[in-house]
This record gives sequence, C-alpha cells and structure tokens, in this order.
Amino acid sequence: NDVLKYSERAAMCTNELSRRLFGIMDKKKSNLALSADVTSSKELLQLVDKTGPHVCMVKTHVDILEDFNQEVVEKLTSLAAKHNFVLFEDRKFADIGNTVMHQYSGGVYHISEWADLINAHAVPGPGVIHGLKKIGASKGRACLLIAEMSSSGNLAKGSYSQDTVKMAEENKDFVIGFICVSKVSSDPTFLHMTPGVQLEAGKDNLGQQYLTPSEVIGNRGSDIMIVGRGIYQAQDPALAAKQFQIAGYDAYMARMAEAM
Ligand code: UP6
Repeated sequence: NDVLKYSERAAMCTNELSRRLFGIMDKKKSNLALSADVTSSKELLQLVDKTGPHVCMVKTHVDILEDFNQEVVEKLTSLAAKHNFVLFEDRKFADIGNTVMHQYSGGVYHISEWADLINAHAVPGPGVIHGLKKIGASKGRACLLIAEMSSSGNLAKGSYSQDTVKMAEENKDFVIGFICVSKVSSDPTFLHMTPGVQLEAGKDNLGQQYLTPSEVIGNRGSDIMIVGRGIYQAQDPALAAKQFQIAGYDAYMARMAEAM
C-alpha cells in the first residue's frame, strides 16, 4: 500500500468510516491527528477550533476533563462538522464484552453517542470487540486495536502484536486499523495510527518515546500521526499544527515517490 493514494485506498474500503477518513486525508492533505489532552472544556474547544483546519482527526480523553458535560460533546461534534474531521475517543477499552458494552454506551460519557472511532486493547480476547461492536456497528462507528504502544518497556510486542492483527482481520466489519509504531499489516484498507510524535525525536520523563513525522510516516509507513503536547503546548498551536500537517504530508508524498 506504499504506492496507493489515500483516494485509492478510500475506494477499496467497505467500512464507511475508513472510507470517510481516507477521503478527508486526501481532501485536506492531512495525516495529522490532534491529541487534545487538555483538562478544561473551554480550552479543549478553543484548541480544536484553532487547529481544526489542519487535522483529519481529533483524539480525546474525555475522562480527563474537569468540567465534562453533554454540551462539550455537542460542540465537539459541531466542530467536527465545521472543520471536517473524525472524532476519536481514546478510551482504550480492556475488559470483557459485557462490561465494555456498558462503558461504551452508558456511564457519564455515553461515548457511542458521539465518538466516530474508539480503540481497545486485545488482551481480553475477541469478546471485547464483539461487545463494542454490538453497540457501535449499527451506529456506523468503528474501532482500532492497540497492536503496539509508544511507551518504553510496554508489553505489546512480538506474538501479542501479531495475534492482535489476526483479531482485527477476523473483525473487519468493525475494526478499521491499529494503534502502532510500525506497519503491522499490509492490508491497504487498514489504517495505522502512531502516537509519540514530535518534530524532534526524544522522550518525556514518564516513558513516552517520540519519533519524527518523517520517521513515522516516511520510514515506518504509518498512515496517521497522533500529536498531543507537540501541538497544544506550543506557543501557537495553530501554527504548530500547520507545521506538523506539512511535515506529515511531505513525508507521505516522499514515500509514494520512492515506492513508484
Ligand atoms: N497514546 C500514546 N501511546 C500509546 C497509545 N496512546 O502516547 O501507545 C496517547 C496518549 C496521549 C497521546 O494517551 O493522549 O497518545 C500522546 O500524547 P503526547 O503527544 O502529548 O505524548
């Protein structure tokens, strides 16, 4: 899939959401996802509105908001329509099917009502996907499996990662790709999304490890780079988002040119 354009991959997808996401990436020339990890809803909405033109997706952790309310997700949904991006709640479901059904649809956040995309750890086995699918599939939602992680010393490697890919292949009606730090599947309809991205490689003091856009998109062949602090802690988040957008898109174009 190194030689396939986003538009060509969109046409190959049977899942509505992956088709839409590849379409947005093509139209907006962006493989950038903002990880909007701020803790006040006002700050969240301002950040998303400013950076919205540059991103194909916004990833949230709604459970870190100090002042979560239903209005926040209504406004997020409007911003998603205004700027044309996909909303991804990074909930990392990791329990038995029956429990994740409740966590996904109920509680305080009602995630299935507003998030286009969610993710899950594969550690519980396929039941976690089946539970989430029961709630999400009929609403046109989709899920990523966490095949690898960016943090140092993590256990998602080797046969665990390979088995996660198999689980995704067996649930292609709901699973549209992976959180990963390398290309784990050659199926061009799967999306690879990589967190741990900054303009310079490095790490934080809690195990996070950073790679650059050209390494992630260019060398490792991931599809979407997920950037948090590199954008929202910048002096000018909109400008930083634009820089990441350009760096990521240039790396995609260079990878395609090389593969031709
Ligand atoms: N994230 C990772 N690594 C993973 C999976 N998820 O960093 O393996 C998430 C974090 C955070 C974002 O929960 O929301 O991606 C990365 O943020 P940062 O760019 O500020 O490090």
